[in-house]
Amino acid sequence: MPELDTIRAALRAQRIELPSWAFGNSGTRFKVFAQAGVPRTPQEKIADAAQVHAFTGQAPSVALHIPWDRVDDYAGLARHAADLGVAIGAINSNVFQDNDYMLGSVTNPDPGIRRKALDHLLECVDIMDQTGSRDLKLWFSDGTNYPGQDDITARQDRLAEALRAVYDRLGDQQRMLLEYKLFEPAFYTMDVPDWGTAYAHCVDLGPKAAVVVDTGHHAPGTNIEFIVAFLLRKGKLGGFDFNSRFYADDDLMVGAADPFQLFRIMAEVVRADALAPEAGVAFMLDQCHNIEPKIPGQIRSVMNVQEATAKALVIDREALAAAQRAGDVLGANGILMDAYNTDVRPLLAGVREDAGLHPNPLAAYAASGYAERIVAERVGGTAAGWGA
Ligand code: AFD
Ligand code: MN
Repeated sequence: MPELDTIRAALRAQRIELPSWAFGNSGTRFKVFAQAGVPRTPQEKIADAAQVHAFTGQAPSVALHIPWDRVDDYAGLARHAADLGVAIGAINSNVFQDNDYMLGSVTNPDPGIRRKALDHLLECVDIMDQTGSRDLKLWFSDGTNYPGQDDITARQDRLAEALRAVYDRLGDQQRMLLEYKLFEPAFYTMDVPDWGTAYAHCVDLGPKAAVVVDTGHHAPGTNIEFIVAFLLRKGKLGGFDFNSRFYADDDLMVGAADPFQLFRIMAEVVRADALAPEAGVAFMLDQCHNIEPKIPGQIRSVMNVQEATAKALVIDREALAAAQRAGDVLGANGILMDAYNTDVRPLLAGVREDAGLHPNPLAAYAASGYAERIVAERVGGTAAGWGA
């Protein structure tokens, strides 16, 4: 097992990116339960994200979603974020809510609609130039609902053409991260349904293209850590959209439904030495807090990722490798389970105290009075939401 100081340093260096949209109202197609104190502007979303970072010390960047976070001055928004101690992270495109996109965006049979979608993606890269963002995150709701509706192969050709145009627009320090999703909102085919499709397109595109693994975007029972290990080995894991699911793309707090799976995922990240920020894997949250308060929901999510990471770091790798080489099935499994069953909360509390933070971020946030303040101050205006 690595030295405790090494583990502490790795935990202290961990960076988890927050989604701006998780601070706004969200819900399901049945109901959005609006919450008091919800941000009305991108500036207020960033202020809330800065609270998560202030109490956890590990969430220094906020991903934006365009047009939900559209402003006139993105450089100014980046300065606002910096004044609050955070940075703007990935820019998420949105080609899934405009009426023109009913039959798809970049894969739409209508070339005029494909052009409109591509122009939005290119606008997102322009925004990256202004915010200093490294990553463009691309998720396409494109797909079909019925056999025969459209040509599966032609849609792949259209997708490849659009991705190539975006790739060629990227700056030297910029990346495009292609996210896949098995189903929803399309139910017969998704044009980027799985990791293989995303990976193949990223390989065709080049070194600035990589895959985003959203932990809610797989068929039930999928071995996600296998996908993670494969993509890491090929240098094509751009990052995660962390969340939890019981049945579908539930977007619940990461680690809340299956902490053992999150641990197994982080164990592959640690094994590949891909935890440090300079390794280039973006640990992003992508979740919606429909019934729980949003800022504490994100603080808990950050803590859950930290706990899974700490458990992955305490794996006795030498003993595990020896047991694996010896074919010691129970021994190897036992070593992994020993790590998973380690209570790492005291270790994390110490890391926080060493960083001058309260050992319990949730308790510290609750005592701060920020929740009460935003309810009192944020009266009027239009609360941010999914915009659906
Ligand atoms: C939706 C999609 C996907 C995407 C996110 C932000 O399912 O996960 O990353 O919106 O655009 O959750
Ligand atoms: Mn996602």
